Amino acid sequence: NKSVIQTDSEQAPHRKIVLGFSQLGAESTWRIANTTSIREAAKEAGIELWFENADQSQSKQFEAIRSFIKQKVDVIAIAPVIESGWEPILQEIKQAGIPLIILDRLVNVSDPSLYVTYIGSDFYEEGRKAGKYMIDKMSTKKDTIGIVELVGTEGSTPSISRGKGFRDVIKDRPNFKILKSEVSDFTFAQGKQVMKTFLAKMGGDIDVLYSHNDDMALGAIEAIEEYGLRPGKDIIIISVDGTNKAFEKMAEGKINSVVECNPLLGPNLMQAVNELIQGRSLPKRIVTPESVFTETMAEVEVGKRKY
Ligand code: GYE
Repeated sequence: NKSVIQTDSEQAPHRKIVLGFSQLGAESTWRIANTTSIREAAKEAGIELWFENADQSQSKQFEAIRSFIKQKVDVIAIAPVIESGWEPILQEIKQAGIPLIILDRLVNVSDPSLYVTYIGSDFYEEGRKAGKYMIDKMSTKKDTIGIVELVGTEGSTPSISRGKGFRDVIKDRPNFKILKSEVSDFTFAQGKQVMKTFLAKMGGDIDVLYSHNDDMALGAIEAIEEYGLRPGKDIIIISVDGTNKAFEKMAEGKINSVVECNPLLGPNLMQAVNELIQGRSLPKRIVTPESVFTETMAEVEVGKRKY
């Protein structure tokens, strides 16, 4: 049988590229769509995907990465749960000579050569878009505008930057006041719970809810309705992601605006992996193009969403 005496060079082109991917969790609709996109794109590209879900735990991500190193995968990709604490493990990856792609959220490291490229959205811009929409929407209201903010995962890039972009846009407008801002982990359950406490403490003073993602906004809508106020009318709601579920609520007038954040990063990731393996150089930053949607266009857009 000839195949037994195949040399390495004959065999090499037939071996599939192995990509070890450390996904941070399954907290939201965005995340589920992101995982599906990566699985499907890997299949399509003929790349063997080793997938590990870390359930929001950075140390679980470290474990997954160490097992990828041990098993000598060709490329590692990480969607990091928080920004800090990555330098040592990234050094381990570098020492093993395995190229690294950062996906979705960023890592805060002093040496950017520790990863090849970062594929993801411009979260700072998303925060600015949310702030700008709010200023526009509230332009006829001259007195104080009370804002509450549902923050995603503490220390994660989208939470840090969505918070900062939003604040930068309103910083010279003293009538826009953030009454309360609280971490709600990007989940429906926490969004609802935290919104309940906001309402109990300052119900009538809340004019605007800025939610760092759709799941928390959807939870908050339930809390607002249970409290006896009308989401989208008594309280203006601005969210981020652009999931189908949020578009449905926007078509009902219960969410006023959604800033898009595209989770379908699979094809971009697989393209980057292939280019890397072919020895091509990649840009340090690959940004996903995104829009803003408002109630007026919700009905046309709903159902067209891919996530
Ligand atoms: O907005 C949120 C998810 O990192 C961009 O994480 C992602 C965020 C997304 O849980 O829904």
